[in-house]
Amino acid sequence: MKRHPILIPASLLALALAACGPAPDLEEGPAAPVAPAAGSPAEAVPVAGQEEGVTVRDPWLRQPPPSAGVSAGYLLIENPGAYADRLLAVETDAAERVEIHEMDEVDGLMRMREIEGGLEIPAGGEVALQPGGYHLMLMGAGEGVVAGRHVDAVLVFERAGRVGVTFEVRPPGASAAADRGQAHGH
Ligand SMILES: [Cu+2]
Repeated sequence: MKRHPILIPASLLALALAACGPAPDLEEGPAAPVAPAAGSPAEAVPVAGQEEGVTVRDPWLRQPPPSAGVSAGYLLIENPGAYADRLLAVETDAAERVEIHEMDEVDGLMRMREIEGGLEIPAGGEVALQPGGYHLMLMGAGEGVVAGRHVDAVLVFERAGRVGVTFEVRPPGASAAADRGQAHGH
């Protein structure tokens, strides 16, 4: 079955967007995939002994606004390996379903939609899921998604397979920049 843009009633979209956080702030920089940090990934060839798999940093969820039931999830995915990978799905008992979303601007309005075919994590690079950019959308988030709690999930990658992750739930107003410091406290 072909994927199609999600049609969401305006009232629900407003709530969902609230869950996604404020419109991107110039101070937070570009929301696009982060370019590979070093080296020449275009010339990347498999190197014996090079680390495989993916690494996840600073996974967190934003507590949904009251009665919204939609939470946004953020994390940094690093792929030190020599092959591109792809985040295909996210599984958790804490929500009815998890979608992988991207934001784009249409007529001056930020709109989000599900990424078709999963989110590519380039070889030797990383992708940030952060407010205003790529994010996870937990539809039907349960009562366990409350600030201060932790939510277990499994990220399903095309190459790396199933990767367990524990999201820290932060208050509805939490933003990426403000949380950098405390993110490394555990
Ligand atoms: Cu979304």
